[in-house]
Amino acid sequence: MASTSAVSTSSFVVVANRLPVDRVELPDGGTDWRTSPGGLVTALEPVMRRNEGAWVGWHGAPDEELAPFENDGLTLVPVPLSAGEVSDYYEGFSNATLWPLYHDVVAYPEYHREWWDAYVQVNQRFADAAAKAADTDAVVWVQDYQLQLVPQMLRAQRPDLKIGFFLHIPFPPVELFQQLPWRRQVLEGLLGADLVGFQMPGAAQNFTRLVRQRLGHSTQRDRIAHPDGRETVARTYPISIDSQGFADLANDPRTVARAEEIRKDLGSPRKILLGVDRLDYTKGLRQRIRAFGELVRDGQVDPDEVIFVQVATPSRERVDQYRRLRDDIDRLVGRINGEIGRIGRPPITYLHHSYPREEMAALYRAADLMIVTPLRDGMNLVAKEYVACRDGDNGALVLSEFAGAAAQLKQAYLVNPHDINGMKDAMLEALEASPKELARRMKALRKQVFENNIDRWADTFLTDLHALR
Ligand code: GDG
Repeated sequence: MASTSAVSTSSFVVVANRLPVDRVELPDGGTDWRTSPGGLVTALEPVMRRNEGAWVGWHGAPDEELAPFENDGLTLVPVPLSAGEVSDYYEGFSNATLWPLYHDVVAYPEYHREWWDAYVQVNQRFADAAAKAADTDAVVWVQDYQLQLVPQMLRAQRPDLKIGFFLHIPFPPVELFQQLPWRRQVLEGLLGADLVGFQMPGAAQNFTRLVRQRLGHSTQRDRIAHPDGRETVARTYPISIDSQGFADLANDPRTVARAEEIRKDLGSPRKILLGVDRLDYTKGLRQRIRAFGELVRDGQVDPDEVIFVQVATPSRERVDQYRRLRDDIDRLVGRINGEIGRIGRPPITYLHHSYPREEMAALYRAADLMIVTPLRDGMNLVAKEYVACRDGDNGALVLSEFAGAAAQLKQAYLVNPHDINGMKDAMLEALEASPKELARRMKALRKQVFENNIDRWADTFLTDLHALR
């Protein structure tokens, strides 16, 4: 139940583009808030409860101002966005400038001055809201690429705070970052933090190199010295999932039954391949669908025995590049399924839809081979979720070298998604591997995913942040 309350200040504040809740309609026509079960919420919930924490973020509806409220024991501080800001700050600067630039320019980044102005204005609003929500000496943890200016804006108002920042996506190499007309402002924005966390060591190194080269700060390993004597530390914290939570869900008798039902509905094939992604051009969907299509076309895979299920969750549908991608994938899947030219089940089951977590767990459980082939990805949680949902040491993971997860999930079948033949070979190798070989790999992967879970990620970051200054 949500209730409105007077704002009090908190000793732990999370700042993220979105609040961790969705508005739901009730049967009586009213509305309520439901916690959206993401990994970040799961990890931070205990910390939030221990510290009477507050979460500052947009509530998801444009042109609506809401007072701070409590939901499920958490204090939520909504930040309003106008429809124009959603379009310029969120869809524009965040998702059509920064997103492609930070993912190695796999799509062309657009630079528009009015988008930048909206980004500055909205970042300032988030910083103001966080400054109001934080107690003296509080810890404030700012999340992700939409809010890179918040650390500096917050520090300007509240030098007493301990400020952490975590970037969930890659941080690009110097040569690409330099394209950004506002490169200096973004670096300075991030440097407002005491601790800046990245998914990969390469990302942290890109950042420190840029700070040295462009701003002239002196750096020593992961430490950046400011002219005023302050220090910012740039370190790596590979994010993870609530591994046990996923395992429990996958082993729930209802999930087990649903997984069996899915297999049956697909015609009880010998092997099921699965892809689960937001429909995003960074995820390498074209490449993997082409690779599978060629395997079927050339008779290396028998579509009576092997089925590929691709879930592509609708995403950012108002951004041009995403609309075009959707049409491309529709056409590609249609062509491959059409070419097979036989009556019966299509080799690719393509689902442009989003599903509840329970259904995702059942799909993971039903799949013999998980195909995760991003061209670039900060981490990729889907790869870890699949591993956590295995029933014992079976199944196989085909994973792109360009996902942050590849640095930890080394026993996956690692592929270069640009190399279609290489991907085909890896898929065939995994499809034909002996149970012993699969078990050897999966055992190691499971050990990794269960030892390094989301709690460990959050604890390590926050312990480091507390220890600084
Ligand atoms: C960014 C970075 C980094 C997907 N479809 C459905 C659904 N999902 C869930 C998955 C997974 C999450 O969404 C996707 O996470 P990924 O990590 O794979 O990718 P991004 O969305 O691009 O996330 C990424 C991550 O942030 C965390 O730092 O790893 O690199 O790009 O949890 O399960 N969940 C449900 N229905 C769906 O249809 N319930």
